[in-house]
Amino acid sequence: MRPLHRIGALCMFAAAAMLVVSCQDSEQDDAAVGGDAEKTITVGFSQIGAESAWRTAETESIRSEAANRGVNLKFSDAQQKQENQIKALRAFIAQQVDAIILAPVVETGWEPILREVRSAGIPVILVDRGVNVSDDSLFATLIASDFVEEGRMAAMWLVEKMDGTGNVVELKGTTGSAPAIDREKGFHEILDAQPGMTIIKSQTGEFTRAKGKEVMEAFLKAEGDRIDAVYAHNDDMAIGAIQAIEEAGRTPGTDVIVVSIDGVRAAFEAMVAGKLNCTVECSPLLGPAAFDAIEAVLAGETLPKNTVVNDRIFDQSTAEAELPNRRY
Ligand code: GZL
Repeated sequence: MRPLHRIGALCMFAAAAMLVVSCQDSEQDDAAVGGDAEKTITVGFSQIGAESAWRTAETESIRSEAANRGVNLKFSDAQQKQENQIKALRAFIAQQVDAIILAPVVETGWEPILREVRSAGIPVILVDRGVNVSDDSLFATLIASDFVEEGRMAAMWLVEKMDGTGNVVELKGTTGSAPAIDREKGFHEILDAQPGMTIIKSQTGEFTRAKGKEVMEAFLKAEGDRIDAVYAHNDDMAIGAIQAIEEAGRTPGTDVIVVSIDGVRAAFEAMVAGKLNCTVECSPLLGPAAFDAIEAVLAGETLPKNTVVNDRIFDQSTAEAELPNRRY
């Protein structure tokens, strides 16, 4: 992975020329402006869907920042399907948007469409998930957390909590997505070095509460009391798993240790209730950084390829004090 730059690098974008623009709804085009009105920029945002509280918080962050900056935002919800994202990018090209924000549902399959976008001269800002391409000039920058490190942080916390012994089941995110691949990689890197801990089951819960609960029910049916802990790639699946654990007559947070990632409000509430043990924050509040990057690119600046969002870890010892501070 390329040398990572801290989010502070985004501060340089603040020096970018400010664009004073009028405010428009995502579905409307700008009314014709005449005279000396400042240019209104139009940005296409291809969002994955609404599978989790984290995802809806990210959407809100980008929509509200567009409104704050008077950007005409064209929003597309792909319902978890890459082909819908590809269609949306083609539509943005046809609409001659000034820039594109893309949250890519999976890592692969982007090269052809990103070449079409580049040929149209439209810069692409990747948010929250990366892509596998042979030519990284196909996107201006990626603004995301370090998912491998998130997996390591979750694992190191769990190893300490369990004194290096116990059986773990893993609820993975969307198959083929950068967070699922890298959160698995980081977690297994640490656990593989612990002879007393074994990952006895690992399956995708698609980042949703419903699927997370369904898969945890199957794990409990198959493994029962052998399960000492759950590692969920996001809080929504962890909350679904907590429901399954309770319905199986066990006590989440004590009988079965639960650790996850995202840091959404419901996770803090679950930690205060003693049902979730730990969550690794992964901020979805990427709107300001995304539009700073767009302004910098449109002002002719070259951006660092990776801008890493810093993550913190919280557990039941810190959840109550932090809960009032949560912004998503
Ligand atoms: C992480 C993001 C993941 C979240 C999930 O950047 O892509 O997708 O962890 C969300 O909650 O569904």
